[in-house]
Amino acid sequence: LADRVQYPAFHSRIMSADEAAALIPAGAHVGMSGFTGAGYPKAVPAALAARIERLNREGHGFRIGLWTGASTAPELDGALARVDGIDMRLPYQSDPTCRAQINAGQMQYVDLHLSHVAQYVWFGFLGALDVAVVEVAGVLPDGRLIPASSVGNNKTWLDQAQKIILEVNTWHSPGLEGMHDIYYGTDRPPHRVPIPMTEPHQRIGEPYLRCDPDKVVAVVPTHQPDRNTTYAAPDANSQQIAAHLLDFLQHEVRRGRLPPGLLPLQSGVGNIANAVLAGLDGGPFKGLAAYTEVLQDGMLALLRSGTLATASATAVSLSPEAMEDFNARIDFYRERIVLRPQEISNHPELIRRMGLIAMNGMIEADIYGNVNSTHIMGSAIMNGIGGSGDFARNAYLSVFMTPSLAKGGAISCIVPMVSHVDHTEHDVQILVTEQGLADLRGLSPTQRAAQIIERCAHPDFRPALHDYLARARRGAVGQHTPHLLDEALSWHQRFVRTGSMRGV
Ligand code: 0RQ
Repeated sequence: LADRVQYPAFHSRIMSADEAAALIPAGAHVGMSGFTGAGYPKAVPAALAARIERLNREGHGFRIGLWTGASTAPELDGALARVDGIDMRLPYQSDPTCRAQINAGQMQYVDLHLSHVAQYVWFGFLGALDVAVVEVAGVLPDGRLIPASSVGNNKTWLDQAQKIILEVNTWHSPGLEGMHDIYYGTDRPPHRVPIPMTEPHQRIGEPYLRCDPDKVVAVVPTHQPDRNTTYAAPDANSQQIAAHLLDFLQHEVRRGRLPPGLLPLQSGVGNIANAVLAGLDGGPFKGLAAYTEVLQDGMLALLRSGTLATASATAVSLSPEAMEDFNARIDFYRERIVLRPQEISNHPELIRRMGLIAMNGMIEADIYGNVNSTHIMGSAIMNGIGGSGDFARNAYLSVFMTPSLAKGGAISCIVPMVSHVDHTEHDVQILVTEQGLADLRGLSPTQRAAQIIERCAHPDFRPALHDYLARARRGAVGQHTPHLLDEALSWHQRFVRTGSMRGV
């Protein structure tokens, strides 16, 4: 460990996870590292969960407010949720136990745009941050920190927390050093200045996290891998969605609306996103750039083949096999990958300036192009908005993708009215399902509806959607965005009642 913790004053603060967890008080706001299963603390959350369970058994009612970068892992979110230890969670999560507690009304969940989190803390909107628990790959002789496989909100946690607990995880490759770019030029209004970045791969900061050593109360050694993320081989639907999108991008290049090397790509997480990336490989595009949140297996493959020249993100979330490759060729990847704080990877100013092509998954869209990314039947949270809103509103092109059917065909992902809105029609330009692609740019709501129903809806549901639109055009109070208010959400209601949207 001595070669990973080179700052002498920290040696006396090395302790067990149990001792460190005892320094976290009940009711604390705790900022933990971690972004899509990468770079989260692995030992202190488990020790804290054990402590909470013990104290709660004695009737102490011990819970914390848990803030992170994005989703973490069963050892963090899962462990704390299982002992009923989380009072309030923010921002993005995808843990089954958390999800169940949120949907049972037992855990408060504030679903923020990922680019907003850090600044909300600086603004004081969320209250004081009491403790930071941050995983790092090492500590330099002067006390600066080598970040691990994600940066997320760590810069803000270290800066704002009153107490800091560091987990130094020797499992991370020492070769991560130099891959990060931590920008310290952000400020609060009215003192903000332009962020000096015009290219996705540009480095504008420094490779290390600054940390006031006096605030560090514990240093906990660990040696544990990040959560394993496995990706399914692309299925037929994903491949068709990818094919429609690739045709469209080539069409846009031919029309002169995209340059031959495209524009920087942002890709959401999940199997469809991975399939789109796989589709890009072996295609006509070479030397592309990614400016995104999370690097998945697909992005590494693109870097190796040269389809992608560079990639910027805030986290590396890989399968075990891809992680092996990442560590084995870390010098190759370090030349091509930059990991940044999430307020920079998702910054609206940069997304707008560089003109991103944003491609994200969705749960459902309606005939006018409003998109629901987060809620099932209007009420139950799935994960959260994540970075999709940061990218969709500010991108050059904003694309949302889904298979046209869900739950074995019982659900149409194209509905008369979405049951929850994350991305309004104003932020959605392109919708893609395995059926086809609807290009909504420059279309009025009723023109959009015709495109979406014909191009994206499943043929089983098309007649009912056409019928709804036709009747709305006769019966609505206005003809700009015609709706039948007592019917607009009836498809969801039917699903809740009967288990299927069919039988319209
Ligand atoms: O549930 O597993 O219980 O069957 O939703 O759906 O088809 O596996 O798709 O993994 O791509 O996730 C929007 C959730 C899509 C994701 C969402 C059910 C379906 C399944 C998942 P089951 P799929 P994906 C940057 C971008 C928001 C954050 C974001 C997401 C489950 O993309 O969380 O974009 N996005 N971040 O059965 C009822 C429907 C449904 C439905 C799907 N219409 N009704 N259930 N499902 N459609 C990354 C970050 O921000 C970190």
